[in-house]
Amino acid sequence: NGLASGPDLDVVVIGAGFSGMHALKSLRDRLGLKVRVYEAGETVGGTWYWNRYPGARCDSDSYIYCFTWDRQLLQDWEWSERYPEQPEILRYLEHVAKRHDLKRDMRFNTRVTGAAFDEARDLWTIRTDRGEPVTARFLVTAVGTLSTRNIPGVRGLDRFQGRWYHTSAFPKGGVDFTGKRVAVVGTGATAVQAIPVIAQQARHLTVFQRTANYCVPARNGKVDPDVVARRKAEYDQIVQRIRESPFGQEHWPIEKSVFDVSAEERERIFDAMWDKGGFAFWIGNFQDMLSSPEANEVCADYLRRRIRRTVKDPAVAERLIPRSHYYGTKRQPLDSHYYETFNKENVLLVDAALDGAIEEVTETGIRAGGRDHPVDIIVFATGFDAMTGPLTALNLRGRGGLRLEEAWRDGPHTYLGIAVAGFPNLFTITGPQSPSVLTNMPVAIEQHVEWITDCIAAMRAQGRRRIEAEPAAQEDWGRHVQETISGTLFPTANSWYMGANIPGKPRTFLPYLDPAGIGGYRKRCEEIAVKGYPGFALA
Ligand code: NA7
Repeated sequence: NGLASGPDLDVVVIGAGFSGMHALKSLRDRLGLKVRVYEAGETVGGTWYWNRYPGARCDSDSYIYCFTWDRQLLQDWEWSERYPEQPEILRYLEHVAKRHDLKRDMRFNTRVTGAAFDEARDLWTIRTDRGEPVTARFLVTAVGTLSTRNIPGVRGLDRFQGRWYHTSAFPKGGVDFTGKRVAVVGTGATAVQAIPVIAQQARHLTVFQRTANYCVPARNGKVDPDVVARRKAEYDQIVQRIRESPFGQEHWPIEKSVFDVSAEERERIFDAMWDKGGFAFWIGNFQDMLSSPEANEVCADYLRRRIRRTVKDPAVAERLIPRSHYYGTKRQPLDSHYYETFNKENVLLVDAALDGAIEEVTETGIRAGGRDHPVDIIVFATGFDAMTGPLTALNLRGRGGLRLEEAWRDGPHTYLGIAVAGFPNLFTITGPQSPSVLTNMPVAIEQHVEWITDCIAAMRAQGRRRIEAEPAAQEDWGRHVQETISGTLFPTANSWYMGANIPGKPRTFLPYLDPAGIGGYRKRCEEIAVKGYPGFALA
């Protein structure tokens, strides 16, 4: 009868981006589970559905920024460029959804408004903004790490007579900047992509910079067909390499100090990385770059010289040179004519430190440093409440009604970044304290999905109904996450990695930097599975 019956579903997955799509595929088609995905957007894509700002593209090479579990598709799919634009990635994800018949188990335009764990029945009750609640044995969050947008509480925004947008909420048909005076607020990875494109269209562009960033060239373009063919021929090895790599990319740090080589040789190495483009300079650099201030300074000096060489007006160049953080301690923005854009007549840089910070939005523009900048459109490229924001927004209640936002008041507490004490049968794909944002995301996602699938398979084989991280294991993990970072320069930066971009957010390192990379983290997680899940209580 109804009362004694099991849950409606085996698994509810929240989100239909890369994570949710793979989770559905794996849990449904590998384990034969009854899975349903809820997605707030109107189709698949996640990040690639929402982020439609001009110039939006991925910063990882396309040949590895994709699903590796569909080996045939790796052979068949043709990317048009080294880093494809948002519409192309979305087309790819739509294609995958169709190819694997994913949409039949997805409910779109449906936002999860809360979920509570029922201790008596070992299941989650999930509420949405549409229809009746459903129950599921397991709840898998696939909500992304950069999906809760940060719109600064600038005074006066409500009276602005023009239009304003956050980069992750652009209208579907795009925005026509032709003939308009535009402001971009922010100079992170998103702004660095958007600014050159907007500057080409707009009559005038004013960029409001709070903190300058070190950018390196993306070097986007068509990929040599011979390179494409070679990669396709060795995809198995490539997949193996990125799975075992430090950052899910084909970049490995130089196993030397910056000071182990002569100044001339160093310059040659820097030039080579600069010419290669992408993340080479960031994660393929000398191994002490992110731990030694002196080594870091040598790398930063090279980048400063590059900025001064590119930007014609020395006063503008000085504004574009970072002063307050070590190179590499913030997410590396990739530059496609970013610095050159500031040589254009129609582009003005307003730097918070030297020209004055944004004071307020007026009816007609932005006032900063006592000066009015009239604009028709404001684009907020102001980032996200990273990693924890998307999870604490879900209104999750664990055992005894414990609220996640309460449990994480002083920062996230997790075991392996995938489970939370007090929240049984909850798995967080790319959760805080996992490598996720420090890696090529699909690699991190696939590792989590595979681990979760194996875990649920093992539980079913043993007739288990409940798994929960033990508080002691969680504490050890939290300590380990902070210890591994303490020897690096990361904690010194006011970055979103540190939660420093959101007023009032606890300052703590949000991802996990495994000393042995994503490959090391994968091994660590596999070992725990093989040993029968130490650190988890199973019932
Ligand atoms: P980021 O990297 O968080 O950048 C946001 C930018 O907006 C950054 O320059 C911030 O300055 C600036 N910002 C944030 N709040 C304000 C306020 N209140 N006033 C002025 N300026 C502000 O977000 P992105 O979207 O560029 O990139 C996010 C990730 O998406 C990226 O790292 C990739 O992984 C993909 P700050 O540096 O904090 O002083």
